[in-house]
Amino acid sequence: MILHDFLPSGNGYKIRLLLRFLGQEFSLTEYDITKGETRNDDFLSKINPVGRIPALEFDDGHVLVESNSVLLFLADGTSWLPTDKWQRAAVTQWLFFEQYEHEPNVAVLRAWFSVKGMPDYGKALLPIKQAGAKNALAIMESRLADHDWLVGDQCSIADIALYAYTHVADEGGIDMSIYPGIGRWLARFAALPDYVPITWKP
Ligand SMILES: N[C@@H](CCC(=O)N[C@@H](CS)C(=O)NCC(=O)O)C(=O)O
Repeated sequence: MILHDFLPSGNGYKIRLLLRFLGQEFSLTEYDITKGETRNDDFLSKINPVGRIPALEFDDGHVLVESNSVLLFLADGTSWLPTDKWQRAAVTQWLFFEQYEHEPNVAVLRAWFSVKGMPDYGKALLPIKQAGAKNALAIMESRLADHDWLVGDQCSIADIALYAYTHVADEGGIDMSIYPGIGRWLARFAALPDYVPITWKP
């Protein structure tokens, strides 16, 4: 298996984390997205027509993109995805929340402040992104104030998906000290066996 990735990417980190937790071996092909390395014809035709990492290339030639869809595929049949129908639905609810409410705000602020730099249009959008990030984090806080994990009573791919960018949200200029439930959850997650930091590669 080859993971096409860019190490600072939280979306890529989700997959690196789950593969590590599952004890699955894989190799990494790295791209510098700040230099447009996923936007050439070769990458677009062979890996992802959308021009983005992460992409997981299987030994049989299948290539799966969209980080949360890769998480669902890999977690199927493991303890990282509950078998109970309603709990599975709750996991997918958090995965969609992550992609629509959280990542476009929390991850984009981090990309602007700490990874790619602020684009010309960024300044005008800044208050909207900051309000969106606060809203998403407040929703997480309301769950995590009195629960250990996002779904049920064990860590699932919902936690992996939301951990990836929440644990580096401060790099986007967000004050995380006002979310104590999230703070406890981040520490709980980082104490999991086989946990690795975002810079880890196999
Ligand atoms: N919805 C996608 C988003 C992937 C994404 O935004 N990838 C970024 C890095 S985190 C990327 O490759 N950007 C390079 C580009 O757009 O040129 C996912 O969850 O995998």
